[in-house]
Amino acid sequence: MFKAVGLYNNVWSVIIVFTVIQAAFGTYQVEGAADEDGRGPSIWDTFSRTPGKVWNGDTGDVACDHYHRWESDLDLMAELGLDAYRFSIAWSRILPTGTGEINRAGVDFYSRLVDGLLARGIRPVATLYHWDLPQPLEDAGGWPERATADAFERYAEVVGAALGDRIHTWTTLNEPWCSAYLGYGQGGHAPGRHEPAAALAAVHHLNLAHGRAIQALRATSTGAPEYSVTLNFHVLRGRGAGADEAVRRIDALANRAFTGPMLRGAYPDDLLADTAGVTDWAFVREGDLAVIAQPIDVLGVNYYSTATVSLWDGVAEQQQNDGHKGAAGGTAWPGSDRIVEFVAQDPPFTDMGWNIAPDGLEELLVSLSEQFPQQPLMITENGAAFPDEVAPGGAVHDAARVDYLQRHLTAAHRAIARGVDLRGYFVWSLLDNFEWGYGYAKRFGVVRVDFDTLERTVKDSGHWYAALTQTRSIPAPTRVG
Ligand code: IFM
Repeated sequence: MFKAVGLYNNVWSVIIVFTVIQAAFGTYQVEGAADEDGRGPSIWDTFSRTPGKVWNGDTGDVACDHYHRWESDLDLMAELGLDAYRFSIAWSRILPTGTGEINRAGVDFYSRLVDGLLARGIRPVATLYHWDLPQPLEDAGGWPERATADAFERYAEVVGAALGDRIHTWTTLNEPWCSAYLGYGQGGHAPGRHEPAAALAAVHHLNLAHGRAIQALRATSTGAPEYSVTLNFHVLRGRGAGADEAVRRIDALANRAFTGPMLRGAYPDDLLADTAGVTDWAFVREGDLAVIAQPIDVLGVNYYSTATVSLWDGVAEQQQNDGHKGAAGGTAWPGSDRIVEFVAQDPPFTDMGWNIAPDGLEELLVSLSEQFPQQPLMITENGAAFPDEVAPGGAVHDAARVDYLQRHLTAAHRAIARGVDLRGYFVWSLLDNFEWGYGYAKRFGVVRVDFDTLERTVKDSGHWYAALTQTRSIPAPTRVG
């Protein structure tokens, strides 16, 4: 890792010590080509094609058309000076039914993509699962079923054998919290189920899938990749009497339900106690925890905002404040619903309604480094949606996004100065894309996508980010044109 030794001039111009400055994409959010080259349907195809599930009836059928435009998108990344690209692989392009026959066209697509990245000097950082479960596996019960973890292990073997000679970093899962709790509890994400016990079974089978996939990738990768998983941590503030109890409960469900088994080899006792009325956790079999607790080289950290919780007073309307509301109806918090409530945050907010709190990122990184002192960290997502406007002449002066990124990178830098072993930073996202339950209504990109023409336009934040990648210091705001 490149270490900073220079003087810090001011907060906007610090020598940055990340080895990797990069951009990230989720497959269903950008690829499009939903029915091409043998790709099988995923739960997000089914969900987004179901009326009322996604704003405006949007789907990922075309998205950013990255499947066809990947070469020019890679050229754009090279022009911006990105040294890594975090992308997700669509399970149902590789194994259209989730199991069974391998679809060579799907494997070839990602193989060409990886070669294209390497040819441009960009490190491939590949995520195996970004929420798009092959539909036949959901038809057989989905993540609440152990068989889904079995199928994931085989999928990991296939991609490990096909790409493991060239991948720089493997990431097993992106944000399993969302897959489990939003998919099977709250229901605002595919497959849209409202079954609290199933959500907790999904937590365990996702954890198991992670451990099994690390083993499978290690066994099949012939290069020297690093191994990781990405979690979306909840940075919690408590309010009112019982604030500590409210924080403890949500921390257990949101954070320690994953870090416990993955990094400590055990589910936290308080999590098991809090959820005893929902499930007996009998789906955890002997030997599972040892499989889950595989050593990883880097822990991926996704951070956008904080959340404030208090004990439910029996009167206030429960606010799910999970940032992914969609068409919901269940609970994202099995065992703590109507015990804890999420309360309004202080402004300013992004277009997602998420509060802007860079200090929370510093606090999170320091806290993780204290809890897991030997574990290097990587910010695998950070960014903001804002309602961008296109100026006459076509420029996008997204000063609010530049400000957000500057503040969060500066906060990350403060964490490094406090001793955190932070290996890199990925902005979310390179391109505007399909924002799940919000469809195309929310724009996170540092590059604008016109969803009628699919034309890409680098926003001011993209130019600013390019200056960051080129100078390795946090630049002053940029206004272009
Ligand atoms: O767009 C998502 C991404 O797919 C996962 N993390 C959060 C982002 C913003 O909501």
